[in-house]
Amino acid sequence: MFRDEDILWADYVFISAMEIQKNSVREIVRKAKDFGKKIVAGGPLFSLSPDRFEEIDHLLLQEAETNLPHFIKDLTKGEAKHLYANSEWTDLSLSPIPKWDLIDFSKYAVLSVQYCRGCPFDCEFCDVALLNGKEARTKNKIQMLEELETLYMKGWRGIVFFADDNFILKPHNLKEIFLPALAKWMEERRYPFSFLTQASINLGEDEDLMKLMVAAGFNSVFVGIETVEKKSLIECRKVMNS
Ligand code: B12
Ligand code: SF4
Repeated sequence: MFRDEDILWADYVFISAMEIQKNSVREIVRKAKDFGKKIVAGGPLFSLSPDRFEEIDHLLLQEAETNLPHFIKDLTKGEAKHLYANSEWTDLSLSPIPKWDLIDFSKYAVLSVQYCRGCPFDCEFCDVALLNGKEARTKNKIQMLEELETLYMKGWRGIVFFADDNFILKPHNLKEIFLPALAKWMEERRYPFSFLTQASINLGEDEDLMKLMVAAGFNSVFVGIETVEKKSLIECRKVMNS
C-alpha cells in the first residue's frame, strides 16, 4: 500500500507505470505535488502519451538506458528539461545489472530478467513494437550470465521470469550460444532457478529449441492464444496463430 512516508523522505519521486495504472499515477502525482516534490516519470504509460502528463516535471520517454544519463547530467547542471525522447533504440549490451540489493527478496515470488526486447509482429492490441521497436535486440551471453550470477550470489532461489516480449526471436543465438551456456551454468550450480518466459506459438514448431530450453531450466512459457476464431485472429493481425 502507498503511504505518505514513502514520499516524505524523498528529494524526487520517480514513477514507472503502464496504462492500466493511470489512476494510481494521478493519486501519486497529486500527493507528490502537495508535498512539494519534483516528479520524474517513465515507462509505457508516459512513453506512449506524454501529452496527458504535462503536470509532471520530467518525462523520460522510451528507454532509461539511453535517456536517464542525459537527464542526470542536465539535473547536475541545474538544466533538467521537461521532456527527454530517444531518437534510437538502446544497445542492450549497455543495459546495467539491476541493483538487486535495493529490494527485499522475501517479498517476491518471482524475479525478472530480460534477454530480448522488441517484436517484428504487429498484433493490433499490443504496444510492444511501439515501445521497443520491431527489431529484436538481445543482451549477450556473458551479460546475461552475470545478471543471473548476481541474483544467485545475493541468495535468490526459485523462479526467474525472462520478461521478454517474445523470447524466441533470435533462435540461432539461443540455440548456438545462449541456451547451451545457460544449461551449463545451471548444472554447475545444481539448478538454483526455474525459468519462465513469453513466446509466440511458432515455438511449438521448433522441437530442438524447446529441448534446449527445457535443458536450460525453462518449465513454463506464456503463449498468447487470444482467440480460436480465425477471422478474429486475422482482424487483430495475430498472423502466426491463424
Ligand atoms: C513482465 C510484464 C508483466 C508482468 C509484470 C510482473 C512484474 N511484477 O514486474 C505481469 C504479468 C504481472 C504483467 C501484467 C500486465 N501487463 Co504487462 N508486461 C510485462 C512485459 C512483458 C515486461 C515488463 C518489463 O519488466 N520490462 C523490462 C523493463 C526493463 O522494461 P520497461 O518496464 O519497459 O522499462 C524500460 C522503459 O520503459 C523505461 N522506464 C520504465 N519505467 C521507468 C521509470 C522512469 C522514471 C524512467 C526514467 C524510465 C522508465 O526504462 C526501462 C529500461 O529501458 C511488458 C512488455 C515489455 N516489453 O515491456 C508488458 C506490458 C508492460 N504489460 C502490458 C499490459 C497491458 C499488462 C496488463 C494490463 C495485462 C492485462 N490485461 O491484465 C497487466 C497489468 C498488471 C497490473 N494490474 O498492474 C503492456 C502495457 C501497455 C501500456 N501501454 O501500458 C505491455 C507493454 C505489453 C504489451 N503487450 O503491450 N505484465
Ligand atoms: S507476437 Fe506478442 S509481443 Fe509480438 S506483437 Fe504480437 S502480442 Fe506483441
